[in-house]
Amino acid sequence: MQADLFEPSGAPWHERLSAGAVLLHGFALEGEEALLAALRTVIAAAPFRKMLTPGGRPMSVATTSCGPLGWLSDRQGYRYQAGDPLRGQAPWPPMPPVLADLAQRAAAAAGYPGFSPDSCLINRYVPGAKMSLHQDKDEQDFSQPIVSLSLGLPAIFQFGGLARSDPAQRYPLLHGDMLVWGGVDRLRFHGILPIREGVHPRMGPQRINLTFRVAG
Ligand code: MD3
Ligand code: FE
Repeated sequence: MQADLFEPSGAPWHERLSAGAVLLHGFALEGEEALLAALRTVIAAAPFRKMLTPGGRPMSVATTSCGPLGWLSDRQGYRYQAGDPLRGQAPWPPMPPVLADLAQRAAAAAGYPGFSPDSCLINRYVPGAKMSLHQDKDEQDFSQPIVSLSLGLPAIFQFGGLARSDPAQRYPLLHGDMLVWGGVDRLRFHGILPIREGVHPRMGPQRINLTFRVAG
């Protein structure tokens, strides 16, 4: 599909990347204010922190979570957990309905109706932060898709194959873009190249990415 030349932002339009992956350009721009307010509420309750990799090095992204299960990384490995270790194992903040609804609508638009996430992982990138090629395989059920929402500074994501050595395609992800991937693409290697210096008019000098998952 091609963007409408007379639609100021060129959004929204849907780009199929692969059999199971769809990039929904600008999907989150409508209702942006409500979603940013919800995001602020979550971050105020469960602040960003830098997790350690299993090897003991701090990740370049800072993370937090909302919903019944939060994602953790430490010397013991990667896992989902109901309690936040930074706050004495208190439950993660609830997933705001405006975010859960947005994820469900994006999944449906990409061909995955009935998506009901129990986890939302929130990654914050400052310029220079990156995420190396990896697979998302800490979830129980790979038949469930993952939905991501990009906010703030642009990123270039790498869309690889099922083997780490497979060539990766590169796509820009902009503020308000949503990406849905499932089916045959669920276990593809993927990553984010180092974020370039910049200041986003709405989000400041950072990129925030939310990934909605059925983890448990
Ligand atoms: C999955 N986050 O949290 S999401 C992660 O932008 C993660 O913070 C990245 O990878 C971020 O685990 C990327 C978007 C994405 C893009 C392409 C994929 C996820 C993908 C291709 C296959 C599988
Ligand atoms: Fe990932």
